[in-house]
Amino acid sequence: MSGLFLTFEGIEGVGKTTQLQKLVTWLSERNVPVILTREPGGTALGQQLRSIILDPSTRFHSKYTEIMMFMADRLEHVAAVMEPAIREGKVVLCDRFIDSTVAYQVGGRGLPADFVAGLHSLLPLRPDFTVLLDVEPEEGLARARGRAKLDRFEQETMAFHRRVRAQYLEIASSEPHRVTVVSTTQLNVDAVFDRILEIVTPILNRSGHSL
Ligand code: Z5A
Repeated sequence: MSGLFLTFEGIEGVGKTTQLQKLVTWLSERNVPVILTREPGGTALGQQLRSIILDPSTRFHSKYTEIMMFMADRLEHVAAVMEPAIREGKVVLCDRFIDSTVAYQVGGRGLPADFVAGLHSLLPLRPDFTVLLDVEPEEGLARARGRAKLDRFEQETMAFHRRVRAQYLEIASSEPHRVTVVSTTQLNVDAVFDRILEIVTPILNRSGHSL
């Protein structure tokens, strides 16, 4: 049985956290060794970086500071949490990973794609499979804004969120073998989860985690 690295991506409020919690419960009930983690914030250092990055009062003076914080979070996370878990044969479920950086920092903020690709070349692993949950930004943000106070990203303009979504869809069309898009528009949580199970069950079976 080999380790497996699955990421969930999408704009805010699309339902990643909700679906990942359902999936980790579903896998644990079937005795699949699994961990659920997230970026930013998958390590103790990452938690500190997360609170700075998301704080609405944070102001970065260089356009590169934000991405360097996401990368520091990711490098620590991969080395301390993900690589060991995958080596132990676990299924690693991660809420956001490199596609978030391409979507938000390239698509949203306009950083050069080759610069971001260069940073990602420092990483020793890539996701085996990615579920891209999709929804119109208006619907996703309405869900996210139903909660507590808005973080630094949720305060961005609708045009920013549209660029992020477009970049995500471009990643999916350029890597169809790795990335599958699941529309959540006007689908309830259970209907989305059924679709996710249809997609990930064969992948888990192929990696030796029979279900
Ligand atoms: N970011 C970046 O710029 N670059 C990077 O490299 C990385 C991240 C790694 C992280 O914040 C921010 O960092 C993020 C991108 C940026 N931007 N923002 N904001 P985060 O981790 O806190 O943000 P998030 O991942 O977007 O979390 P979220 O807002 O909680 O979204 P979600 O996890 O996709 O949604 P959810 O919590 O599961 O659901 C949101 C609400 O919708 C909740 O009340 C649910 O009950 C409800 N929900 C869920 N599914 C449905 C359906 N199907 N129908 C109706 N309602 C639903």
